[in-house]
Amino acid sequence: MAIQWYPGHMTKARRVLAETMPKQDVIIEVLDARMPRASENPVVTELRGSKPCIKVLCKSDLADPEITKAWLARLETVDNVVALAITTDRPQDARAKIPELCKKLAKHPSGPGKTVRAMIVGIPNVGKSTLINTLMERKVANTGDEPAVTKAQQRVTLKSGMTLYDNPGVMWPKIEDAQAALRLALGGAIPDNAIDYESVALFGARFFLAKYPERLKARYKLETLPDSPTALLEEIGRRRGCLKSGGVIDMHKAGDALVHDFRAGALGRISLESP
Ligand SMILES: Nc1nc2c(ncn2[C@@H]2O[C@H](COP(=O)(O)OP(=O)(O)OP(=O)(O)O)[C@@H](O)[C@H]2O)c(=O)[nH]1
Ligand SMILES: [Mg+2]
Repeated sequence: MAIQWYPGHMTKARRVLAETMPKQDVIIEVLDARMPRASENPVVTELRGSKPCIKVLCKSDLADPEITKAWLARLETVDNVVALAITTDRPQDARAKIPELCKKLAKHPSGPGKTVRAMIVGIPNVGKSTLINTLMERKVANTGDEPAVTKAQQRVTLKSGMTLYDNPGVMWPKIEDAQAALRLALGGAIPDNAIDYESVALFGARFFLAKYPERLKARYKLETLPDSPTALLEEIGRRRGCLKSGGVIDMHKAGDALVHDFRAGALGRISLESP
């Protein structure tokens, strides 16, 4: 299932990225800790070139901590890249580490007054604006649990004088890797109405059955696990009362229950891919 979701503001956002990126000392690329590879935007990689980059794994409170550790090590094997996991549960970590790392990586700050210039980029709904607010220690950007909340670039200045851009989340015109597209959709980077939602739920059901069976048992109070993704969704639907007229299970609602439990962390800390 190739996904094509490319709203109008993203064309402009990409152009603005291309114009402003060369003027930055450091790029802060925000990735989803649950899927660092799938959430790495090839457009950003291409525009960034060899500029110093901090790969920030956001929402690490939702990801499997052991797998996150392995990802950090993997991401840092690239020259000029440092990697860091953050979570809104511990905003002090981001505040202590990110500006410091920017200073270190920006060996020769190029801006007026020689202050560091950095830019936050990444896919939609990954936590870019939340990170701006964390670093500013107040709300300067709108955030929300849906993709494409930020529609235009915004520049802020930290107390240290460092400048920081927030950007709209950018996708790439066509996501060819079907598995990556399903991960992105399951994590909430693509709007639920832009994709075949039931296949996303079935993808999640198949993955959780294979990798996290005990979590499913605990969450849905199952003694034995259904033997297929479809049967799992049916069972969740029965237990949650997701029924259509005539007592038929509403598979869309059942899928919704599973997807939302995953996104909210109700299934525990889960990573959708390992390095
Ligand atoms: N659990 C958890 N949720 C987070 C974390 N950081 C951000 N979020 C949530 O993720 C959602 C998206 O956050 P935003 O900051 O709006 O994401 P964005 O990358 O700016 O999104 P766009 O502007 O749409 O590109 C919000 O509901 C945040 O509360 C985190 O560390 N942990
Ligand atoms: Mg935003």
